[in-house]
Amino acid sequence: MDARREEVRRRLEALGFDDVRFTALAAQPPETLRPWLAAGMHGDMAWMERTADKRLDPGLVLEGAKSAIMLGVSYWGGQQAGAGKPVWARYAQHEDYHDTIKPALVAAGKVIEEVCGAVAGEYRYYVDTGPVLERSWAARAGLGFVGKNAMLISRRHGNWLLLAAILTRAEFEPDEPIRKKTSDATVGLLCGKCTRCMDACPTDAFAAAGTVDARRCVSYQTIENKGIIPRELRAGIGARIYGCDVCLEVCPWNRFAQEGRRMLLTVRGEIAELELREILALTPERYAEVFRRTPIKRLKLTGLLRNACVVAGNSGDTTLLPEVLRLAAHDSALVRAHAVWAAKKLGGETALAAQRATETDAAVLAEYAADLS
Ligand code: B12
Ligand code: SF4
Ligand code: SF4
Repeated sequence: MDARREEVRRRLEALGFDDVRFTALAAQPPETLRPWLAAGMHGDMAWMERTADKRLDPGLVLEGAKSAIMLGVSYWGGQQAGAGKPVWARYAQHEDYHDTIKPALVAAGKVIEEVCGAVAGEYRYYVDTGPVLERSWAARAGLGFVGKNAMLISRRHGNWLLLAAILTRAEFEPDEPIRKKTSDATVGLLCGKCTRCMDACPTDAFAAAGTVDARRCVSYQTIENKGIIPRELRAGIGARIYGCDVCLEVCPWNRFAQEGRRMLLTVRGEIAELELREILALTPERYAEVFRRTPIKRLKLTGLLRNACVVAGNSGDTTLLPEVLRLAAHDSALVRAHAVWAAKKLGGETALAAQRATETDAAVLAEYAADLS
């Protein structure tokens, strides 16, 4: 038993991390990332390609790195209210986790300094944005297994763990990954014959078990894509205004999820209560106030209005037409393009005619011209 490892684990759990597991670092097999990039499945996330070498080799992130401490923060808070309202990814119904987890990572670094006699340059921590293949390392550390939905699934927390990583030059005895006598699969290890997540995906985004083609994923389209959402994916977005949890929600492993302590998260339950009508009418001031400190603020108001137009077009609610028509004359061509689509979906072709005469932007004109069948 590595006493130093157990002391670090205990102290990091006390800081608010719901799971703390250790693994030894080595280069990752290129198959974990290269084929995905080569197939262009990262879409416009060029930063994934730029940092690929580092993602595959932690030694390029921190020279001499020996161990990764993989950390899980559960955000499971039970079933949600908000039926009939726009649907937000669960993680987004909190203040931005990058900001709220970071202070605990700073404190975790101090623990490593104290327990291992390390100095600041001998470890690095990341939550989401670093060049680290977080799910793969988390699986190696035994935090959970990688499901066919590509998620790191924990036996204790289901699909509802946010991940963070500390790379360090300190050596720890590694924790055991989950293994199965009958299988050495890396993806779908505890899925058996189940394919619920892949079957439920509203945009058919799974290129294979455990492989998401981001270009088809609602999460990518509503959060990462800064431009036009492809027309053929809009219907599948349904009422999902920001992110997507469908392949997480349907997973039977959630049955075992314990409610998270959420010591490192700040719940913003009011977001799920917002009416679509209210969102379509947001002013910049109100947007800044409502989404202050949430991840949604990074989308900018125009991105959110774009998504809201898609949700409005899918809603079939013709009483939204006045708000949508107003957005068809918005300053932003991005918003106008999606508002034109939504207005047509809601039967507003005639009302759009006058606005079309004044339109000059090519993308918006293409929306006017497009066949909606
Ligand atoms: C880019 C990215 C996205 C993209 C692409 C998603 C994707 N599947 O790759 C988009 C925008 C679509 C996205 C969506 C979401 N994301 Co995201 N995303 C990331 C990010 C920044 C990088 C992921 C990455 O490297 N992708 C490339 C693929 C190839 O790698 P991967 O899926 O991570 O890992 C796979 C391979 O390593 C493979 N693998 C492992 N071992 C081996 C071995 C062999 C031999 C082989 C062949 C393969 C293999 O299996 C792994 C799982 O698919 C990570 C943070 C990070 N730094 O890791 C967060 C991260 C993966 N996202 C996260 C979340 C929460 C989400 C969403 C749920 C958000 C939402 N509600 O809308 C969705 C879920 C979509 C899904 N089912 O994957 C969490 C996942 C937590 C968890 N428990 O798994 C992360 C870890 C962020 C965090 N720090 O918490 N995301
Ligand atoms: S997050 Fe949604 S769109 Fe993306 S793969 Fe999962 S179910 Fe499909
Ligand atoms: S829904 Fe089924 S196939 Fe998908 S990750 Fe969960 S157990 Fe695996």
